Parts: sequence; C-alpha cells; structure tokens
Amino acid sequence: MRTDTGQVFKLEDYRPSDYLIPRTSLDFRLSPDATRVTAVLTVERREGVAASAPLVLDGDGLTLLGVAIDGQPLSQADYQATPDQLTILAPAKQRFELRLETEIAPSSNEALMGLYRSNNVYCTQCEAEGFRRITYFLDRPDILSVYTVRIEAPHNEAPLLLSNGNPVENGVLADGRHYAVWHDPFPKPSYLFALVAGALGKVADSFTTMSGREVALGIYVEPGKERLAGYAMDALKRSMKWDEDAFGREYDLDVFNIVAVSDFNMGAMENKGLNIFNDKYVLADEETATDADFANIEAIIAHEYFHNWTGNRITCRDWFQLCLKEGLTVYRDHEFSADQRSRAVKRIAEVRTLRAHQFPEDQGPLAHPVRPRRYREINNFYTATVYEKGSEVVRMIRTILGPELFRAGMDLYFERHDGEAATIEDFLKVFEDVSGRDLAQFALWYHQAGTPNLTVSSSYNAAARAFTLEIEQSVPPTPSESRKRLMHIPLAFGLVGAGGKPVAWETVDGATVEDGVIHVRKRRHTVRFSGVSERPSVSLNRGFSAPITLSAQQRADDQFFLASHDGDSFSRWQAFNTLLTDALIAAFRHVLGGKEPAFAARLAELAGRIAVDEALEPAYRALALSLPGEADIARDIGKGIDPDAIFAAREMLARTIAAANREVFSALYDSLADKGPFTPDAASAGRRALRNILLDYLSLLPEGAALAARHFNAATNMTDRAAALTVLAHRHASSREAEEALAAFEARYRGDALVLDKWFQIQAGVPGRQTVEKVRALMQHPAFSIANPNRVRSLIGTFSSANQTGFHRADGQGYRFFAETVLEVEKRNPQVAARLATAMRSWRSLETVRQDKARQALLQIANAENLSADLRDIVERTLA
Ligand code: 0A1
Ligand code: ZN
Repeated sequence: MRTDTGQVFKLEDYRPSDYLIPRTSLDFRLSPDATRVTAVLTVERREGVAASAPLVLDGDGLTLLGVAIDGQPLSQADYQATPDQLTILAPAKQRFELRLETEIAPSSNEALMGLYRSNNVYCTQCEAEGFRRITYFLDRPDILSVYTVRIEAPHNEAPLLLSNGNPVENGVLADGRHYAVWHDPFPKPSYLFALVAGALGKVADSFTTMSGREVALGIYVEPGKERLAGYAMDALKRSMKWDEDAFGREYDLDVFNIVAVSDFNMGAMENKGLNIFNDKYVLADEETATDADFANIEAIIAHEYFHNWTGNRITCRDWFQLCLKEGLTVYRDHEFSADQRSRAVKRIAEVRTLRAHQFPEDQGPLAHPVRPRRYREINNFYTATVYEKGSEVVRMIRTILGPELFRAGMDLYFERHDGEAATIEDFLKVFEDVSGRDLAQFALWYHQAGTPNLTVSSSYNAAARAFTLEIEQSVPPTPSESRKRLMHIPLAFGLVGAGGKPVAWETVDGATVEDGVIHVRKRRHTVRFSGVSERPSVSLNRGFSAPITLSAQQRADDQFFLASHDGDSFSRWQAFNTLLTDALIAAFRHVLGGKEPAFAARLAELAGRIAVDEALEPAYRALALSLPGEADIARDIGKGIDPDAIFAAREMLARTIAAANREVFSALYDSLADKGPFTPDAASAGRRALRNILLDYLSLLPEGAALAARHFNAATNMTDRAAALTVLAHRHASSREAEEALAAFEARYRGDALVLDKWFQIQAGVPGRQTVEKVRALMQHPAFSIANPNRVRSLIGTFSSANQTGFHRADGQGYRFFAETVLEVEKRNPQVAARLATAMRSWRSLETVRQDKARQALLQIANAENLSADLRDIVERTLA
C-alpha cells in the first residue's frame, strides 16, 4: 500500500517530460505469485534537453530484476532503483532501448490496481497510476506510445490471452504453454494498457462501420454466463452506430473486446480495444437484473465505447484535465441514452443524480472545480463534479452555441487534436473558433468550485403590459476559494399563460436573451419584457439548462399552475418536485414542533391527477410521484439536520398522499399488471416503475404488508421482486411477510453473488437504529467478502451513504462501525476505502450531537497508523 508522502501536485507545475517513449514492447510470463515482466522501451530525449538529464521512471512497489540499455546491462553506478522509482542517471544517448525486468505477484494484489487476479482470471487496471505497479515507466497521460504485447501462460490455466489492439500472432510452446502477441497501432498513454488472461466464455458478434469495415466484437464472461451478455452486446452495437450518426465517429481497430470481471474498483474501464468491466455492468436477464440495471449497462457500455474518441484518440495532457475525457464522455452517454429512451425522463433522472451526488460534494468540504488545480491523490478525483458537473458544462456549451455550432466545434476538436494529449483550454478554443464567441467568462465553470445560486423575483404591470424579472447571482465560498467571480449562466426560461400557452413579448432589455435563454453574466439583471398581454407564470431553468440552485420567490399558486401546465416537461416535473420539497420541509419543521404544513392536501390531490394523466409517460409519472429522498431533503434544509425528523416528515407526507388516493392508486396499480412476456425496453420499464411506486404508497395503508407480499410472490422479474422486497423490508421491517420474503430471496439466489448484493443492499437500507447491528451480522454471511468491492459497496456503502436514520444514529454507533470498517477495508483496498469515507462529507450540516460523534469517528480514522494516501486525503479534507 502506498502511504501518504504529503506531496501536493499542482496544475501550474506541469512541464513536458524530458524523455519520450515512442514504442513499448512488453512480454509477460504469467504466474499467480511470480509474473515476469520484460519491458523494452524505445526512449528518446526531447529536443533541447541536456544530455545529462536523468531519466526518472515511476514505479509502485516494484522489484527490479534487470536493467540494460541497448543490450548492455547497467552497472550499479548508472542507476538508482527503489520500489517507487527508477532513475537512469545520465543515459547520454539521444535515443536508446531500455530493457527492464520486473517481477510481480498478481495473486496478492488486493488493491486491484496494476495486474491482479479476479476469480482466477488475470486482469489489469491502470488508470490512473496502476501501470507503474507492472513496470517502471513514464506513467503520465502525455506519454503516448505504440504497444506490442506478448503474453505467455500455461494453456490450461489461461486459454485466453488478450491485450489492446489487434491480434498478430499466437502459438503453442513446450510444456503445455502457449502465447499470443497483440499490437496496438494507436499511440496511447500507459493508463489505457490492458491485459486479460484466463478461462472465459465468449459471446461473439460483428459490426460493420460506416466506411464498410468489419469489426469483430467479443464479450468475455465467466464460463456458463454467456447468455447473460446478450443485452450488453446489443447495447454495444447500438453505441457504435450512434457515435457514427451523432458525432461522425467510426471505430478504428479490427476487434473490440469487453471482459467482465468480478473484482473491480469502479464501473468499467475504457482500455483501447479491450474494455474491462465490473461484471455488474455486463450480466443481465429479467430473472437477475432490474430495469435500472439494464439502463446502467446500456449507459456504461456506451460510455466506455465513446471513450475511444473522447479519451483514447484524444487523451488528457495531465490528470488535472480529467474532465476533458470524463465530462465530455458522460455528456455523450447521456445523449445516447436520451435518444434510446425518453429524453424527458432521462433528463429528470440525470438531474436527480446530479443533485443527489454532485450538489452535496460542491456544498461540502470536498468541493473542487470541474478542473481541479491541486491534488494529493488523483484516485479521489473520479468524482461527481468531474463526471456529472463536467457533463453539464459541455451541455451548456451546446446550449450557448446551438446544435450546429456545437457539432462543428466537436468536429474541429477531433480534427485538430486527434492523437494528442489535450487540455480544457484546447477544448474551449475549438468552440470559440467555430462560433467567434468569447468563452472566457464561461470557462469559470471549469475553474471555480461551488454551485451558483440565482435569486429570481418577478412582477407584472398590467397597465404598462410589462413583465420584469429581477435576477441576482451568487457563488458560495468553497474550500480555499473564498472569493468568487461572476459566472456566465445560460438560464432557459418560458413565460406561461392561461391553459399553458406561451406568452409573447415585443421587446426585452436588461440582459441578452436568445432562443429562450437569458444569459446571466452580471451580479444583477433587471430583465424587462414589454408588450406582455397577461400576467404569466415564469418557468425557470427549463431543461435544467444550468447546474445551479434557484431561490425563486414564486407563489405556491404559480408552482401548482406550472406543475399542471408547463409546456417544458422537465420544468413541469420540477414545479411539482419543488412543491413536494416545500411540503416536506414544512413537515420537518412540524415534527420539530412547528405549525401544521399548509398545502399537503392540495398536493396529494395533484399527485392523484398526475398518476392517472394518460398524456404523461408512465416513467415520467413514476418519477414525479417518487418523493425527494431523505438526503435531498437534508440538503435543501441545509443545517441542523436531524435525520429522524426528516424520516418522520417524509413518512407523514407519503401517508397523506397514499390515503387521499387510495382508490385511484389501487385501480391504476391493478391495471398496470404485466401482461405479455418481459422486455427491458424503456416503455415497459416505465410501466413497472409506475406500478412499483404505487405499491410503495399502497403499502403504507392497512393490509400493506400483505399486498407487498403478494407482489413479491407474483413477481416474474427482478424489478418487481426487488421493489416488493424493498417495500417489505423498509416499511414492514419486523413483519412475518418481510422475514419470509428475505429468506425466500436468499434461498433462490444462493450462489449468485451479484443478486445477493441486492439482498445486502436492501437490508443495509432498512431505516432505523437497529440496522447497524444487522449490517455487522451480515458481514459474517458466507456470501460477503470484505475483499470484493461490489460486496463492500452493497453492504457498507449502502448503509453509510443511503441509510440516513441507520447510519446517523444519534448515539454515534453507526459512525463507530463505519470508522472500524473503513480501516479494515483500507488494509486491502485503499481506493475503495477512500470512496466509502466520502459518506461523511456532509457531517457539518448535522445537528450538534451527531456532528460531534461524526467528528470523533473521522478523527479515529485520521489517527490510524500508516494511513494510505487515498484515505488520508479524504479524511483530512473532510475534517479541514
Ligand atoms: N475511466 C473510467 C473510470 C475508472 C477510473 C479509475 C479506475 O480504476 C480504479 C477504473 C475506472 C471510466 O470513466 O469509466
Ligand atoms: Zn469515463
């Protein structure tokens, strides 16, 4: 484990490397405990660099067995080697071949970075800095090299030998051994290197590209699970086609392979021509996967595939530019899913995710700009800010430029920077060049952390036929950025009149208004619309055109009106959601002794109307009816959080809505029962989602447990089964029905680790103080393993980041358990431990008793000995 060196990496310190490595040839003799790696690197000193400049290569825990230049072994005086660095003191030649031999032990690699074993399969993870755990290298993304890889292993242990690029040779050797050689003609950074070897089952298909080239597609899974890879394969082919249609991007190698492994730190990895996936995002059928799983698989398959152009062909100059590939690729996968499914529903889901994950990050101690300027551990910057806010920034560029200029800018980006390691400045420049616009102020979205807020109020003067918006922007301070500059915020809006019709105006002044977008650039704008014939309701931030918070002084009547009539489906959902949030906050205050909430009954009535509104897609109705989560409510309240009171408030509103709509919900629930055979398409999934949210409400009424038990027993797919189990376990925790269903689920899926993850997850999410004990007990379950990231995330991750009342138990037992467990996970896997630890990022918004207990738990982690760089970075920033 790499312990903390305290080193801070700074953007302004970037300088190009003195040496380049145009060619890399690797030879692997695979063995679980002693894999021999021979690297032959063609090294070139860059023009203008002194001949005396040392060549300093990165390593991480390596054992060097041999080093030679142009065939001559080096003497001790020529180099210095530590596990973490190899320095060739003065290579003297301008161009030479450096041969390195290292030995590594994949089977004891539990950090899952570099070369490791998962279920007896050899696999690699090199982003961000895992390649240096394989051999010494200039392990930085601006060193692009052409790789040739030879892999050798016993045939019975590893019949399959894969690496990046195209296969060029393979053969049989003595003693039952065999080998394969792969060549990747596209220069790439080391983080995109990959190797897989083992016994795997294959699903094969092919894709003909827009220029008529045939690409062989392969998805490799655990033998026997091939039939679970069909959906992923279909998603891959749709992704390849979509990138041609939407962005003109064609695939460039003869083969494209995906391998699913069971032990993986993240979702998946875009290694050139050889994507490696967490098997959770490949394997699916109706019996084992929910509709959400299907949607995730589609999105992640697409995401990794799209990286081939945004990430691989054009990569990042340094890790500060991570959003260059990630924000852009998330934007692309969002657009893909929107085209494959319902755009309106997809947008709402994206915004909910952004608010649930990115907003709290941006509003807490871990806030950082989309393009950070500092890091201690880059692994900790694969964040919602870099990914999701990064995607929103790209979306805003499109909003500002319009679709044609945006596409022209993307075309120019691919043309200008193909084969390069680029920066955010390069990216912005192409859009400036195609549009002639100045994006300097807009660029602050990349440079400045924090969620901007707009306060908006409106007034209408009937006599003057004038409608006025007063808009004021502010950007809250974030760690190490107390003073903020004013941003360019593209605020899409609409004026909505009687019956939902758009209200026209004659002239507008006070801000640039183009194509339904107000360009907010100053602190205050008074935007005057003249020639307005009726008092409109104003629909703001339509389509969530900017990732901001809005404090709009809107009357409840306007919100109710927009929730029924806004022509923009996102804003219509938003209006209803705002009403729900306001009602929940009022209920929270009521639980703490405040007055009775005002408009719950009116809201319940509207919920009933939305539920049966045939003009709305079922998936949309399901999203509208699902109440803001406890964490969402906490975020909107802001401080002094008492999770028990929030829980009670949410229950109260849910019961009011359920009781008011009993007949309507029941009838609709019955009418939505599945008829034909299962299909995972968005429309069918939407009907299931609506029916399952109705179940959630109905389960709060008398006979609710019996209804949920019937739903569970009648379920013919995992979506319905998991939904019913969740309702039983969360709403009727100690009922016989819940106990029986949990036992039945466990028995049915014994031996299927991915499905049992759902069982862990559901139980870790059970509200209430007793859950911490249950989670402790489940850690002893035979299906649990602290070494497997999916198990850890399902049980410990769900408990700490999705169970507000359980984790934030007032006596601090949740935090105590958490501190112990994070340290336990860290011994094996610092990256997973660090990510778990981010569950504490909002601790300062808790009420004081819990705050104090949370701080103690954080200190317990901070004071542990030999803390990894990953965990120390998170914990210290969280405490700062
Ligand atoms: N580039 C991947 C994310 C990723 C990052 C780090 C990893 O190693 C631990 C793995 C994957 C993506 O965006 O999908
Ligand atoms: Zn990515």
